[in-house]
Amino acid sequence: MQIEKYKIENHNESLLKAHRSKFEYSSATIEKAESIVKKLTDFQVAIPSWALGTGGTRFGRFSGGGEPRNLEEKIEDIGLLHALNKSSGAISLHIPWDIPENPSHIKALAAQNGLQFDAMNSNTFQDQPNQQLSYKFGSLQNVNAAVRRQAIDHNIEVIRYGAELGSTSLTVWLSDGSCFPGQLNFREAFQNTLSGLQEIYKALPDNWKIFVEYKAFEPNFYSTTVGDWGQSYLYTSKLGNKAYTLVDLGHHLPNANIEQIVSLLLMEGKLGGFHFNDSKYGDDDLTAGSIKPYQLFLIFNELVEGMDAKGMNHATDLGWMIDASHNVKDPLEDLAQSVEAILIAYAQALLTDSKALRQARQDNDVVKAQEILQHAFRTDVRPLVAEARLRAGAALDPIALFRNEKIREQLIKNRGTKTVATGL
Ligand code: RM4
Ligand code: MN
Ligand code: MN
Repeated sequence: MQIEKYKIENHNESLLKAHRSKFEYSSATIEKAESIVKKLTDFQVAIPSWALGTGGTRFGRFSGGGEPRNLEEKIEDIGLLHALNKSSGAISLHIPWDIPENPSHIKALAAQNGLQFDAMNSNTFQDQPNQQLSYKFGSLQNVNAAVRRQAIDHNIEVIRYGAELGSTSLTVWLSDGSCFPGQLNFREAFQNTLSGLQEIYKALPDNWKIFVEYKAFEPNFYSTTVGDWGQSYLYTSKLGNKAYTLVDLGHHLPNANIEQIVSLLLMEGKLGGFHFNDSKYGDDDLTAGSIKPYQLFLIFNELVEGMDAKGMNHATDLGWMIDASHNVKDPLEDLAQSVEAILIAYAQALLTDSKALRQARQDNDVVKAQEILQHAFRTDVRPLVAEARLRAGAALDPIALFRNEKIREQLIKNRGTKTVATGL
């Protein structure tokens, strides 16, 4: 289904007066308001194809009804979200959950919905029906060369699908590792993984990047073969200049200083992309900004500062994607909340007074430095984010419109209550 333009316009009309007065106040009090609005309009966050259904845990999954039944319906859902916020103009596919059987049709459908194809994701962490060899003891790290071959071939196949759709990057997340001491030779696991990645790297088209995503634990609980940013950096620096590290916010040990990791990876030109989500304990995949919004802001602060230092384009030089999926919310409402939280953190980072911050650091004025950051974090930038949406033709309040138009109810009517989208 699609949401008609006039419905968005009527919705905006009803909220316009209140919005105008808030925006006027913001423009009068925030020096860079205009340039921030412009940057917000350009900033797009890709949506993963596996986040349109309710996520499960190992204990169960509670489908919400109206979940997309195939790739076409997933594209439709992201198209809807993008129509509501004009900030979700890309989709990231997971193979084999979402094989584009007819690439030109899928490409056309995405274009109709204003969507581009973001990074392709391979999957060697599950066994598929009819798969010859099992990944139970790992994929690229496996002691059996035939299993490694199968995993390499799968990744090359994913690149091929992506090339047909116009994607330009491959994200490799491996669940490889071990559950018990003694199970693996760490060095051999690393070497096997590296040579597998090298073969995959060779299959990348010229304009492609490969993102090596790390994760501290789960499903392996003793060691993980790409377990942290240092290990990912080792792989990517050995691979070459098309290889980058991908940071998923939920993939660190508790209390890790992610903003520092981001800053150093950027400094080394090895930060490739982001998976946004939030967590309290582990890879919880909760809505971005729902648990630790200050951390999200501090990360954006390093991103903006580090990208500016290198003259990078905020919107296009890194891959921005949500990677969240959980048990309880309507997935589309949840994604709308995540995108909003990301844009808020980005806008706050943009208004940080970097010159004053540099001076405070120079003076070792710790109090001042904290004041500067917290001033930015405590500034209400929601009117700027809403204004960017308004100018782009999106809804002033996407969730309110989604609810008023009873979009989920319509999706349930069209698709049924018992549909289950492919994914986790
Ligand atoms: C992993 C990791 C990957 C994602 C899968 C579904 O924990 O975050 O990026 O593709 O989950
Ligand atoms: Mn991820
Ligand atoms: Mn994850």
